[in-house]
Amino acid sequence: KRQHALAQEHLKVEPVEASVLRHVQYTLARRHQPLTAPDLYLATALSVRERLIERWTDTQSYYTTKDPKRVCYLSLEYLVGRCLQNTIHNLGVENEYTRGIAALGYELEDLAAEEHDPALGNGGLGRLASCFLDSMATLNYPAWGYGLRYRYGMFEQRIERGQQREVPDYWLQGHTNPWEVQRLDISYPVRFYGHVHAVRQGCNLRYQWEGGEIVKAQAFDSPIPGYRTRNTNTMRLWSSCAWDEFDLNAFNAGQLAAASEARVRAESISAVLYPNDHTDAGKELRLKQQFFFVSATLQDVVRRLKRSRRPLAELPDKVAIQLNDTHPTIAIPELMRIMLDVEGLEWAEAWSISTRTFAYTNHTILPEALERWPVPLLERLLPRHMQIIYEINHRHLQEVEARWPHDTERLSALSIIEESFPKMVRMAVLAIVGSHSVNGVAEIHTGLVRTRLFPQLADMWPERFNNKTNGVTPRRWLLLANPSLAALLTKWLGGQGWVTDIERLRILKAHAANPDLQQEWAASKRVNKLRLADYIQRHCGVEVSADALFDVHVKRIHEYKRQLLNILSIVHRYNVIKAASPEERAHMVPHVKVFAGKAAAGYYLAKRVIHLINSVAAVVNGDPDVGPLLKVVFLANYNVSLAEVIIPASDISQHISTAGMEASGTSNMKFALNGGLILGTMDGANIEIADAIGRHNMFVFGAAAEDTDGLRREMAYQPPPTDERLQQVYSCIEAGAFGPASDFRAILDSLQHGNDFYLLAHDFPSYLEAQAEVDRVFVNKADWIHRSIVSASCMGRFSSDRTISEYAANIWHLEAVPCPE
Ligand code: DL6
Repeated sequence: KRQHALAQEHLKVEPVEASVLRHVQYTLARRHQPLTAPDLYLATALSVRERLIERWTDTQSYYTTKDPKRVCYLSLEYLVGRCLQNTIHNLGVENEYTRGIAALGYELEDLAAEEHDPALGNGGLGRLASCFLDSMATLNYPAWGYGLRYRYGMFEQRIERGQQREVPDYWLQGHTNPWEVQRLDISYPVRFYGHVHAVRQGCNLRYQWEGGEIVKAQAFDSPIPGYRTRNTNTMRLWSSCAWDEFDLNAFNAGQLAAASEARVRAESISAVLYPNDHTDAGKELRLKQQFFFVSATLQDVVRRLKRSRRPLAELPDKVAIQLNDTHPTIAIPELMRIMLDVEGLEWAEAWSISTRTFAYTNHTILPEALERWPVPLLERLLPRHMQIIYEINHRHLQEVEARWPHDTERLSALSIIEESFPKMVRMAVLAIVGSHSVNGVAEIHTGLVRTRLFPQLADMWPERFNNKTNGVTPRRWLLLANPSLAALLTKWLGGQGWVTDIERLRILKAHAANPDLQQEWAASKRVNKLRLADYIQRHCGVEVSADALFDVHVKRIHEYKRQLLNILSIVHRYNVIKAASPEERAHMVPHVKVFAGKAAAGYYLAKRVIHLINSVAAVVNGDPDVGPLLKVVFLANYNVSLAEVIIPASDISQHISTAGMEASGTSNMKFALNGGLILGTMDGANIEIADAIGRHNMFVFGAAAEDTDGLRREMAYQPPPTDERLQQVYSCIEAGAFGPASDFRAILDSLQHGNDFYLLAHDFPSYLEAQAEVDRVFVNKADWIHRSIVSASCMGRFSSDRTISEYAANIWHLEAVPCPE
């Protein structure tokens, strides 16, 4: 205790400069060299980390004493973003550090930019997981985030000759990561392959999984600080390595390669994040990743339960496990195996414990994203789990048969096993059968999960299905990303209470017409637009004016997200400008069109779309006749840090997926919270955002979700004539206006000779109308700002604090446990 008190006292009195310089000298051993920004970043991070670790260890020992129910969030992806400034803000030491770093001759913001942005996720799903961890800590929920510590995260995207090139992202290279602690004392064996051995015990058969290959899961922990609370939770990521470091026998026998083979194989498990978004990769290594992380996590969970001397029967009272999509679903048979084969429980009790512990979140209704694993692969890699899955399915189908006798169609729809060749395990069905809660991530999405995706399962267990509309953390996405708007809010709302109670923004709605507020609001937006304009100039060499309308479309490149629709409309706008007289041009609104996003490496059409955007950009930006009326830029390597620059600067952002296809979307929430208006379809969370802010504050167009199937059928039967303006756009591309038409042949074919599954041609006219409406409103500055204030002020519902409170109350049954100061 005395040692602890002394350490605390020391931290309190040591000035920031002294603490940072102590790290420069004694941790980095850089006494005699001039201070560089990377060194100073690291020393600053280490200094902040000391304060963080204080709170972290206090929180963990408080949880141990209180022994509350905890939630374990299992996610194969996290998009953490940079940590330095987030930690400084959450700890409430920004003034001290800003001053201290300034005294050393640097700006805190510049040092923060030295941090590599860890990209351990593909997109929305991973970023949501990180927002959730922030909210869980801020709301004082005892929570653990579990995942994989990939050595190579999401690839770095470079744009070369207009096309995407993928470069490995070795995010740990060249520096120590100050935001993690390797727990050398926490590691678990994880088995693959092998065989199952049956042993008779009295009149029962017990099974043992033996042989095969054992890999070590090594824990790396990162503290997750809550905002202005002592509570600091843990994100535990597993790294794979060989169980026996080195095969000495092989080495002695002179087989050098064989001696390190097992190590290389083991390390490959956590080597790379699968850079696929919405596609079922179906690779053995991917299944290995899933089982590896799930097995280590469950061993960790069971060990903690046992350490608190509780029987497994109490697991559901002490732990809630949330499966983030189907990726961790193999946890269900693994927990069953532990209970049946290791702990000796009977099936009925084990199944009851398991289903009361697990809950599953679905994040997509796209059929190609629903994971299915071949039975032969599972039989080889995880033979005992395959047996258990068969047994789960057998008992489940018996229940179906009892409720709906002789209904073979229903039986096959409800089966966990798909009777294809080879047979497949449907992971989503397994997740639903094995969980007590199944949720979608927006109202429309949950509805589609119930009615389109799993109608028979929803029929069987209607009470199991529920909605939890996504949310985003106001800490990173407003306080950190938009300092000028944050300062405005703090001033107008009389303090920083809004940071944890974002509903307070609603007060501003009544002042939306106040000229003083409007003027400050516009000034704040301008600061952010200038920052983005500077970024564009530095990275693309294109000069853009902050007076233009900044129209932003940033997200993964995917056919259903329809970046293609946007670039086709830009070609149309270009044609209109070219044909306009000087008088007409004088009335046109200048636009800066900003794109960013990565395409999965093997997604041919998405990569062609990136090429088309860059080709159009080259022509438009180089055309002096068009001048400032239209600029198009593609910002390479979209990630959390770039999003923090782009989002606060948007006037309009586009969320224009074909209705019924985007589960929720979360960037729509970030943009609206930052005072950007939305141009969107009635899809995902756009619908709830429109309800919250008032539909007239959003620019809405396109087919409704309930009409899309009918429209596709009609189009297949009798294709309607193509809109003349769209036809003209096709003609320009075909005539080579943006480079060889052959480069874009696949895109044009998908629209003209394919079935236009994503309804681009159908939605094109209403999209242009919505854009014209955007331009009409934009020229009336007061009206525009009014809409911007109203929409931001009504975004309270879309805080991840609200989402997490709902998960905690309705699914996890979790109490907050605030750690005393
Ligand atoms: O729920 C988070 C996020 C949603 O906002 C997006 O709409 C949805 O597309 C995304 N889903 C996935 C599923 N990926 N897989 N597999 O990323 O989830």
